[in-house]
Amino acid sequence: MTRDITVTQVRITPIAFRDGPLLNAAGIHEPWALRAIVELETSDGRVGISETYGDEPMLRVLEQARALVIGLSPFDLNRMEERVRASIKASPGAVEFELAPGSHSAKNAPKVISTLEVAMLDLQGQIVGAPIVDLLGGKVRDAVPYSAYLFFKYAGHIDRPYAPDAWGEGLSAEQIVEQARRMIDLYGFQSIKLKGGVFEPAHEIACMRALHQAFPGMPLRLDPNANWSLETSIAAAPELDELLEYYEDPCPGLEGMAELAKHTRLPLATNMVITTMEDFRRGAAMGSVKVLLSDHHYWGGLRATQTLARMCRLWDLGMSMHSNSHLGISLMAMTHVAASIPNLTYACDTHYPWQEEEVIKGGRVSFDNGAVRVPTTPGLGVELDREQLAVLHAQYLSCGVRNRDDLKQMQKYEPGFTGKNPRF
Ligand code: GKR
Ligand code: MG
Repeated sequence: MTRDITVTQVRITPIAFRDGPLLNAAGIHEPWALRAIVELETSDGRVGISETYGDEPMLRVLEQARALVIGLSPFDLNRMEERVRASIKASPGAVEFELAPGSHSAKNAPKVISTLEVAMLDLQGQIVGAPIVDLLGGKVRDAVPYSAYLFFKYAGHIDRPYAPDAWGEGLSAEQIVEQARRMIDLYGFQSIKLKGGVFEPAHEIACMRALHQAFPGMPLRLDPNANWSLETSIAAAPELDELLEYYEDPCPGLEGMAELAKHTRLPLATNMVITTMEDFRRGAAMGSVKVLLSDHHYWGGLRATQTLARMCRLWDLGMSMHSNSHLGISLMAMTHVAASIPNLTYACDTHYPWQEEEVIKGGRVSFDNGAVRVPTTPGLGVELDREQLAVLHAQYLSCGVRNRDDLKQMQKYEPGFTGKNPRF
């Protein structure tokens, strides 16, 4: 009986991988990005895998979750969720990073549920011989489209812990167009997002204009991560009107976005002001945000993402996906769930092109015309490469980073940098 199979062991391995000197509203990425790889081993010797945040508070709650899943059948998703909700709470005083909703400790329970759910679904798929997408109701598309995610960047990290990446500097409009061209040549993306909130809005708008000229007809997005004031966002809107498919989180707060919505025809998108069901209720009542960027890592998993998609359909909201620095296990989980969502109205975000290392067998996931093929093999469709896991874990042990801190990193370049938000 498949229900006799139970989880007998949980392995949590923090890893660190190289990440570029990417600029954002909070500062700049550190040379090492952290993740945690979670493995659930069963009584019949199978291993289900998952990838999530690797900062210290997250590692602590994952440790707490260990006992909650041992003894459960991989099919007991509801019981797992009940147990996690009953015992995993917010961590008082935890380090939080405003730009990355996944670092908010109030989301500890959904983050843990998501981590365990992906590994349990991987196991379910292996047991019944079906890809995860089939357990989610089956695919409505064979491949999931992603967008080219551009960043302003320096050529190399100030600390120089390894040789600079191959992308070079990305500060001027010409360099941003060049970055887009390279990313599209390599991956075939068919839409472009620029991470903004870094330079004066006039420069970022000029970059969008240059992208529009270089790639006529290509859907474009700009995401200043709430680093523009409401006034700046209103003033910029007419200039962006003809350029963008959506205007992502230009100014802070649901109220700010609601006021901005009165001044622009552009659909407003967010992964910052709606990150919980409570926000969803308030946001729906205000009617300001038109596109929701979901993220299974903090919304509570793949099934919760499907629920969110249904809510978006009901409230007539567009849907896409948010991303932070991640590797292939997360990319495949995103791909399975996105393939099951009929109303995925926009290509998903992914930081994946910025990562060079991998933790799965076969190395880097490939993109075809900007899309990832939905696996047809059982479970997630990818397996852990144990040698690589050991290498990335050793990097974690030696790199010294334990919590993401883009502000502190930026102060190495500009000691006076305050990270004040909104800055423009
Ligand atoms: O990694 O620099 C970054 C991004 O700014 C990230 O922290 C955001 O969470 O990509 C994200 C976004 O779309 O807001
Ligand atoms: Mg965003």
